[in-house]
Amino acid sequence: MKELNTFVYQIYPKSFNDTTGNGIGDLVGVIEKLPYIRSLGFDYIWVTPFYKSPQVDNGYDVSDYYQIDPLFGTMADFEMLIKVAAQNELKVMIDIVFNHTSDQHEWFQKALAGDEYYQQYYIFNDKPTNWKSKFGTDAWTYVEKLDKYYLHLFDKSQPDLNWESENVRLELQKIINFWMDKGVKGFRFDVVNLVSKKYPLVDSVGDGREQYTDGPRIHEFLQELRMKTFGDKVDFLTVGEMSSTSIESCLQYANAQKTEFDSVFHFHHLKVDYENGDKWTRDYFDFELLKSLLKDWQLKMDENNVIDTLFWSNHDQPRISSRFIKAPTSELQMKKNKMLAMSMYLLKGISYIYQGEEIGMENFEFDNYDQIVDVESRNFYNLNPLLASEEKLTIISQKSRDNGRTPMQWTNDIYGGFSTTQPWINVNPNYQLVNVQEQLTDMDSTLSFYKKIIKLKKTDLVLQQGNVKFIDHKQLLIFTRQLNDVKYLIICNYYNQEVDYAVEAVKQVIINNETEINGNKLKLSPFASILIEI
Ligand code: TEU
Repeated sequence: MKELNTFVYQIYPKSFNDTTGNGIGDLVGVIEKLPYIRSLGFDYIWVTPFYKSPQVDNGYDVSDYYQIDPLFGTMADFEMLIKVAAQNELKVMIDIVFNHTSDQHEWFQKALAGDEYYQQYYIFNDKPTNWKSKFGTDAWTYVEKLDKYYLHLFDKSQPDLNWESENVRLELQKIINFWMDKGVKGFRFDVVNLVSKKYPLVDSVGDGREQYTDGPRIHEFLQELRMKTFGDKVDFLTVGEMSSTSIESCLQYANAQKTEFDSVFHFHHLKVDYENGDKWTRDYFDFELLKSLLKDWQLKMDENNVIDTLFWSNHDQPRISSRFIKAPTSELQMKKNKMLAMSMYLLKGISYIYQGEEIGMENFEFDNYDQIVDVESRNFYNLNPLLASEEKLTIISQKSRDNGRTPMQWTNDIYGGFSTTQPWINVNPNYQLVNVQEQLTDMDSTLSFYKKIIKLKKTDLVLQQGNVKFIDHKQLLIFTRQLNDVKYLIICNYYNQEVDYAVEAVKQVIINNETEINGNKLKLSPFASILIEI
């Protein structure tokens, strides 16, 4: 299965590389960095939305699916991106946001103006339900002129589309085909498991999610979408982003017959630092839960011949190098970065690495409300008046989506070489220590290690196809990969404490990040990791 050695590099264009000097990254900036991405060994880039948008949710509020937002460049730039990517042996995957549009989209504007045809494109109701949006506010907004409410599972500027309408579904198919004609080789579908709502729309005992997550017509909608667009196209990769989903649903979304998507993103393993399931909490990490989630998903997906996705970060997540147990020095931080890379990318599946992860970019320390750009984080701050401001800023410094959106740190020049002017969102002040330029020539850097892991996975069949088994341990994440009679053991120390561990035998040491080996006895130093053949 070729997919199992696929590596995708995720680009958030707004924060990647600014070539016009306006403080906002652009498509020409992406083109400029393609040789860098290829040199790390990637096959694909996934570019998050660059469509015309008022940017309330940084482009996930699309006002025209057929146009490039002038902030990012022109259609000619996009065509050039496809061309130069191919010259660099990279394929381009783009983001498709079909659960909702922007309220500035022509369809919604017409609906608001009273056009009944376009009112069917959205979900209008005389009465709201008690659901909460994913961004913490009510999920319905009243339109006085129509004396109706409309549903938005995200910001009020992101009205949900009505997939029950065949006209809507035809419009969406047309959009996909338009981008395929441009030479796109893959799609990532934004929150796509939320598009089939349960009717009638009724109140919920919780926040409403059971009324629209993995909904009644979801598989029918996705199968139709596939058939009318990418179908069985080879050399093509699709991934559906699944919000609050279940393994059972994902086994169907990414089924081996490939009638829906090739693969899915699921997020349970990243919620292990949510105390009592609440994202907006701090200083919490449930290692037992992380291990059991990695195990459950890897095993169930594999048993059913479903391809799993491997990822630690994206533009909605805090930086992985700042999560879990804190590393007190920059040396230990680097060691921890390598350990986390081994824990994830040596598992079985397609790997997605988010810009900046490869150099161990870290969270930003927010000490002032004005530094926050993200709509979800601002809502958290504003909707919790009883929490002290300092506490909220500490939580935001650990959990905000803005942490993943600070500009890419290319060099130790001002603004990290991202731009020549103050960027749209602050640069992490650690750019002088953590940047691509420094790490490219340092063979021990996080960047060099990512390169090494990618190269290894791409050439090693055991790491691609070998079955996965987990071994329980309190402080270590341990798993084996086995193909025929070749068996690897991977051990990762998640803690800032030394641990002893005895193995059956050590046939060959493939990667060793500071583990002392004495016969079959291993001594893992704090945050150490090791890959051996046993
Ligand atoms: O994200 C879906 C999503 O559920 C998260 O944003 C989630 O709400 C948040 O992490 C919870 O803490 C996708 C996009 O990736 C995101 O950027 C968009 O804001 C969102 O959909 C709406 O399009």
